Amino acid sequence: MRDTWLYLGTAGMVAGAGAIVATGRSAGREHQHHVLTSMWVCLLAATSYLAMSQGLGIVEVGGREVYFARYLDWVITTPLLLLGLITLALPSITSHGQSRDRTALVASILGADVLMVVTGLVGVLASDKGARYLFFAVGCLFFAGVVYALWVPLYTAAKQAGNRDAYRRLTSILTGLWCIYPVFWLLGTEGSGTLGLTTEVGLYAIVDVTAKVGFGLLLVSAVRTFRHAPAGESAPRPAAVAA
Ligand code: RET
Repeated sequence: MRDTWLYLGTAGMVAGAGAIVATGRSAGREHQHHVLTSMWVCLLAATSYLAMSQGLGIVEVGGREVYFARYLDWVITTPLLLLGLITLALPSITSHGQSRDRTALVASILGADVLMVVTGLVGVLASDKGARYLFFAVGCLFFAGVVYALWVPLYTAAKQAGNRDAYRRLTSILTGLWCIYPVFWLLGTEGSGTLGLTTEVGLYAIVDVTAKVGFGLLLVSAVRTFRHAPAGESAPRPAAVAA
């Protein structure tokens, strides 16, 4: 049954990549980066699911089976998912100064996100329960940082860029779906063990497909009707030009 879920996950991701490309065909050229990124996110996850279905990317730690391949998937795909929202919120770069300003914000969001997944991975690989929960707690702090950045500086930027509604809708969905992961961690074999391993694998497959395929389809559909702020329209004028 566990393998069936993993095969379903693989098939769902491959089918999702195809659906995203098909939906994105009618999006403008300037939005094709969303289509491509969403497609690669699904294909990366499909590879991880296929590996796990073959018994790869799984290790036994203290009598528990740890499916660590999913963390390798997340460490690459969660930054790519966040990039979709980041590019939705931030207007096009028109000057060297603007690009430097935004690098700090983008690097901080992606850095916190990568550390969230890495600390989660370190935690699941620990056989000591105390160490597991310690790394889980640190991961939650990084997650809180990501959520803060999405809802405060990026939300403000999205409003200025005139994309408030699309940004808010997608960010609400992403935040809601992502909050499920630490709950699964706590209830699953890594935490309290309330969920059996097969249930855990099945539930992750459902949420993963929703968070990647469902989110990707919504993003690609949203940008089809999306108004892009003309370059620099809402961004502060760089000092060198303003002077
Ligand atoms: C961990 C444990 C450490 C604390 C937190 C976690 C959050 C993980 C998240 C994963 C999202 C994955 C997605 C996959 C898509 O297929 C690492 C479980 C907060 C939010 C979106």
